[in-house]
Amino acid sequence: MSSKAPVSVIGLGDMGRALAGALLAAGHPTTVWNRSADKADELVARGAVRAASAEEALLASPLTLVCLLDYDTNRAVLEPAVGALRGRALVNLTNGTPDEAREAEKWAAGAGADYLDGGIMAIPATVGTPGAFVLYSGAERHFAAHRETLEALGAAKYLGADAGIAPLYDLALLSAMDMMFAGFFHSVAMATSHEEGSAGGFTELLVPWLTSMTQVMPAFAADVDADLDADPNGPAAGAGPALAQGLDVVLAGTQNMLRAARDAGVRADFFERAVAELEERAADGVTEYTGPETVR
Ligand code: FVH
Repeated sequence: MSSKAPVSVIGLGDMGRALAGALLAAGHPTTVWNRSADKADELVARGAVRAASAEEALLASPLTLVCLLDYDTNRAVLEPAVGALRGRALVNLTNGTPDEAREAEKWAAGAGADYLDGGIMAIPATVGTPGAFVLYSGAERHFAAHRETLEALGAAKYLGADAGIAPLYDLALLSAMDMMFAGFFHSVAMATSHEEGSAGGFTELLVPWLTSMTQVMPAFAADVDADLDADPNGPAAGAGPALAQGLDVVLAGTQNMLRAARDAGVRADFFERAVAELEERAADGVTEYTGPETVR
């Protein structure tokens, strides 16, 4: 018999299977349920118990993790089993917005369940490995009660009592990743427009360049925080000494990026908008660049 806390997992898509696999690997008695029951086969072969319904999964453990397509699916799956939530804990790891998380917390409280919302900063292959971390928010006592179990999925980072803060930070981190990859593909398209360019050769330059640029972020962040301290309702994006440059220099450089993209036959809408904004600022008599206006 395991000394580890029993856990149920509802939703065995790519991510749910990885979550259940990490719990099994850490020695937790694990009960699983999925609409398409065959997705549990491999987990059952590794020792998981297959529940016949979502209700049976909820009843099997004091803690259930749910990881489905979206919050509407969560509700559609959990609502018919709502009676089984009373006195149990639900950790939602389905991706959604802060308001959806707050609404789900209210719904769970109405059902008599403790609720935490989570944002998984991992892909299925890295769940339970040292680089993985998961953001959580909701009542701190619920986090404290299940922290040890949650650590099996990746480092458990508690962000605060508002259930919406974990999804907010999750989506902010995913937004940064999406924009970074959009930048990656844009820059690779430019570099490979040259007859001697290769994506691999270019990436050998790009990775150290971007890595060195991430080192500047804490200084930008300090400027943003100083702005927020001075005016909590004011603009919080970028303005400050760490980023300050002459607007004319930034405009000329951005026009070059736009022209070079066009010359290379690469889509340039982002730089068209950026140049238009900078030209507007210059026309208004602004002389100092204090950050991208696209943010707010
Ligand atoms: N995969 C990833 O890298 C990311 C990492 C960050 C977090 N996301 C979020 O995790 C949620 C699930 O994502 P997933 O990758 O597991 O997605 P799928 O493999 O497509 O599995 C979807 C599960 O949802 C079930 N499902 C869909 N519709 C229904 C429904 N109407 N009724 C009941 N269940 C439904 C589906 O069941 P089935 O199709 O296997 O029967 C899967 O269990 C998601 O929020 C990501 O954003 C993953």
